[in-house]
Amino acid sequence: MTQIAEDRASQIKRLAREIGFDEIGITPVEIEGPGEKSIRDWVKEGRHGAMKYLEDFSSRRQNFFSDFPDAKSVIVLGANYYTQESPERFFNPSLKLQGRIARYAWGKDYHEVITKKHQIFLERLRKLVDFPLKAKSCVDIQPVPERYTAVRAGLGFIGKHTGLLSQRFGPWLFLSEIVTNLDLPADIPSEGDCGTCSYCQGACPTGALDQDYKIDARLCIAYLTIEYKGIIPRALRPKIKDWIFGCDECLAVCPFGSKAKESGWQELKPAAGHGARLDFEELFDLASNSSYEKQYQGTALLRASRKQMLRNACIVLGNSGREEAIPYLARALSSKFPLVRLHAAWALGQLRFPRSAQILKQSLESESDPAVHEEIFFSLSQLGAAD
Ligand code: B12
Ligand code: SF4
Ligand code: SF4
Repeated sequence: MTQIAEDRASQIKRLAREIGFDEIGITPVEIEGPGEKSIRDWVKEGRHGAMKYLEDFSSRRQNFFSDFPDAKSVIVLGANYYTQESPERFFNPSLKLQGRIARYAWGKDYHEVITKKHQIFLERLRKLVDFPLKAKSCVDIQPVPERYTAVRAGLGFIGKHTGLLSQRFGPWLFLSEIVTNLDLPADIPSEGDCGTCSYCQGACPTGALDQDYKIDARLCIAYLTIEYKGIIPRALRPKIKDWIFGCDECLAVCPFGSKAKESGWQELKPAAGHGARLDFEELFDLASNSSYEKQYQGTALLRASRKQMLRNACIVLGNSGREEAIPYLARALSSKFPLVRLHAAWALGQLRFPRSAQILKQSLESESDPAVHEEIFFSLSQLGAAD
């Protein structure tokens, strides 16, 4: 690689830092690599659950590059999204009824925030290089194995929780890429592993981290509460605890978290978005899908539909052990969505108060959906009131 290319890479990194990116690395384009096979094997085992888009990851990747044959380098960008959590927890009885939101969704939707930063970066990059620049911006949803690409670009190594661990920021780093036709010198790939540590595997409430460096997404709370649209298996519901959107348990226990630093991205802070908790009074008062979309516009919370969020809320309310949860669940039992009614029926069965059984019995009169019917009977039997 020539001195000119080395200088250009340094200028590009300086520019990315000026714009706000916390980690920057460069790696050559790799259309078919070892990461690809790992995804195929993972899908073959069914660990992707209902995330169909991961089934054709390989062919989508080929298509992504087919109209970009001169793609040469990937600029991998890391954005530190760590921000301090307030100490109160859901089970503090003095708090309102709320569900917890994973840290990645506290501020504005990172897909939008980072895509905008990419645009600014590319505008300035075009001025910087005297070259007919071609570039594609990737944030999460494109068929790029982001963690594996980040390892190759020297941003960190993959931990047993399957996320990328940065030596400078720990586990709290969003990844994104700019694929370009610039021929840039590659950074040295990161090396490292977790050694004998297994905190994340022990902390995962559902056992989703059942093998080292491998996840069963079907069990992951992030998958169940955001990606999965159906009935959440009964055995998993209590394990979801108070997580209404995503989960951070495996990241929060990681010793690499000691490297975390407060994020400089104002857009990703709780004040710019919805914050760390979702208030049930607010959620249940949103009477239509459009009011739900308006309320959470610009945040990642909209990755779950209103129906999914109400389903999740019922589970959290069922896990709360609090009598104040009952009026919300009674409302949810008359939802137009059978999915919500079913989870409300289950949740009432978890709350061992005399009112729970009364409400469930009343709802039997009007309930026409067989699956919800079955769930009501199950809950009544849990409450010892099935006759
Ligand atoms: C699908 C998906 C999910 C799924 C599946 C998660 C998973 N671990 O695969 C679900 C919904 C469960 C999920 C959850 C979360 N996700 Co997610 N998710 C993705 C997505 C879109 C694709 C991941 C994927 O391809 N999985 C498929 C399987 C096969 O991956 P894998 O087995 O781990 O294999 C990888 C490595 O082993 C490696 N590899 C394989 N073979 C080889 C060989 C060699 C030699 C090497 C070096 C590496 C290597 O490459 C593979 C692909 O990356 C990525 C974005 C992207 N485009 O990459 C974000 C992404 C991984 N998610 C992210 C985040 C933040 C989360 C959550 C923390 C959100 C939350 N708090 O709720 C949780 C964390 C849960 C967890 N423990 O992983 C970040 C992670 C950032 C980081 N620092 O690592 C990403 C990169 C999004 C982003 N743009 O920042 N996610
Ligand atoms: S995000 Fe939660 S459920 Fe998913 S692997 Fe991590 S600890 Fe387990
Ligand atoms: S908690 Fe331990 S095993 Fe898990 S990712 Fe962090 S260092 Fe690795």
